[in-house]
Amino acid sequence: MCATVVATLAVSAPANGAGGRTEITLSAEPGELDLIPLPCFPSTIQATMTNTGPEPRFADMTLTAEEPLSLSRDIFSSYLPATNPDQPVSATVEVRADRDTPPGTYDVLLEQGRQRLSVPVHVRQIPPKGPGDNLAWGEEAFASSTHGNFSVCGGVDGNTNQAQWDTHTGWNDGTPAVFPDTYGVRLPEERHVDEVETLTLDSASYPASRFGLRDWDVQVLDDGQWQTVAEVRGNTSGLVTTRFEPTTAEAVRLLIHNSNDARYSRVMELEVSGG
Ligand SMILES: [Ca+2]
Repeated sequence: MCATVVATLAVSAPANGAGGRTEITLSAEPGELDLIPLPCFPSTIQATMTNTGPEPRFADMTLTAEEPLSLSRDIFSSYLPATNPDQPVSATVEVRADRDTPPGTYDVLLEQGRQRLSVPVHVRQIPPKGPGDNLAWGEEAFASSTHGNFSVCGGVDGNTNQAQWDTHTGWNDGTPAVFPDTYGVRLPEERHVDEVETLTLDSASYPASRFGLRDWDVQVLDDGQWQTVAEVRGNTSGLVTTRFEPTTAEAVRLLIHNSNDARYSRVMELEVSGG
């Protein structure tokens, strides 16, 4: 599944009168990918061009996706130096699909000159979310601000691996020493909820007691109004489970009043469930 597909074709145009042939290879990593069509689960492709010829080149890669997939860019233009060893030049391309996309395989096509490279995207069925399941998983996250090293989706991506904080997952606000911050998730439809699990940063080097969330309110959006259903104060733990009277919710958020370093709000994962 993670194999790299490399297509190599000689480009026939002579390079700057040098009489040689300039070759550009296309590659994609991964060579095919799985996509769960939820708002916070875009998949990414690293699209790469490499000049294997003797002359530097400018090249344009065009990217097209089979309907109903969409891409974050449709062209990748770059200068390709003729260095030895060959120097790959890459761009990250996000692949998205609406939640009603029928499961199946759709192609993303990379083209440069006469070269074509097809990347199959396997759109999967969205797992059903019943009683007790995490309703926040992969859904549309939102925040008052987000630090540049993080994605707003990092707190609903299902990844709770503390070792991957700041590299693959987690949400960190972008307004140091300014509170409150908010972090939440919009549910695709109104649901009954009665439990929120808040995982904050908590590792050997960065314990929750020094770097985690300290004071926050759990709020639900019901009939267009934010209502506080639980309050947490003086927390020093990496995982806080709050239970409350079952209520309908269109969205759930944390209204964060302070953290243990009084600097940043850090959410490893926000989980929401109901009966
Ligand atoms: Ca996470």
